[in-house]
Amino acid sequence: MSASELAHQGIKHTELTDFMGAEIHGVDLNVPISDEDFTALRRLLADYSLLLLRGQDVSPESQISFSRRFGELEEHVLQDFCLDGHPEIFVVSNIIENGKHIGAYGGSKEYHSDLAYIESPSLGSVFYCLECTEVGGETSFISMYAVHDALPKKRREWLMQQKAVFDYPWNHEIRNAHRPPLSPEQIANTPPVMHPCVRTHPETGRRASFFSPIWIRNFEGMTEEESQPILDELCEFAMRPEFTYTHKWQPGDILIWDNRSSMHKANPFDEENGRRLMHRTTICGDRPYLDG
Ligand SMILES: O=C(O)CCC(=O)C(=O)O
Ligand SMILES: [Fe+2]
Repeated sequence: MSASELAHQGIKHTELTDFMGAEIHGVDLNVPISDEDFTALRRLLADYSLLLLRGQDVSPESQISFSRRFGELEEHVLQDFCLDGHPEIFVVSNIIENGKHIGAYGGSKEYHSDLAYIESPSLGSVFYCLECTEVGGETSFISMYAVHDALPKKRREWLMQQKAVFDYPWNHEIRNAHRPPLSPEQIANTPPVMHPCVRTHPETGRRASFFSPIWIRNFEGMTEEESQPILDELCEFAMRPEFTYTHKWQPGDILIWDNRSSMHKANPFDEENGRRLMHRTTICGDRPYLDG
């Protein structure tokens, strides 16, 4: 059954762009969703990579129980930034309370797919906006289905043969020097992992590019020096406007993104004077693979 046939079972949607994203209408996440509607929602996510629900007012409990319908939830390696009493909610915020940052701050300004640096990266994330600024602080997305389809044939075929080393501690050291250093335990929990650079989406069967400007240290069998210029070229291609959607937030917006077929990044805002507060739940995923 196609996504739009399923959608007629009760979930209404409109497309955000012609290559990714669908806005879902008439769903209140505080009200339990039927299995049928949830199946439709899940299929829309797999097809469109990004779902938008506006005007939501959800408690941490509702966000967690809705997110759990997609699968088990992750508890982030940076435990300091999880919501008190709700380790499944990762707080993304610039807000300081009692002299302490309440959430992850100043990061994620480069494209990535969440938890791509672990063996079984996240399936998707549910991101709820509680506070945002009038200007800046948008989140931008890239459709990695669209990137895969549009890459020059030679590069696409080359990439399908590649695996890459994703290395979280290496990246933390070079890019997140503003955050506390990782503890020996956090380092031990995130050893480098190897993933295919093109992956088959397990629900749609479509192929999507799988690389990111952060965390990839090198391609298999290549040095960092050989790998980084190719990665730069790939990322420059992926960041073309024709694959990119930028979401301007309003409080009450929820975006659900599929980490298996998209990348995202935060855009800058006035972190000194503005307040931005987001709650993320992160759904566990499977090991990336490429078939065929
Ligand atoms: O703050 C944002 O807009 C995105 C943050 C992010 O990358 C994440 O929470 O996964
Ligand atoms: Fe992210």
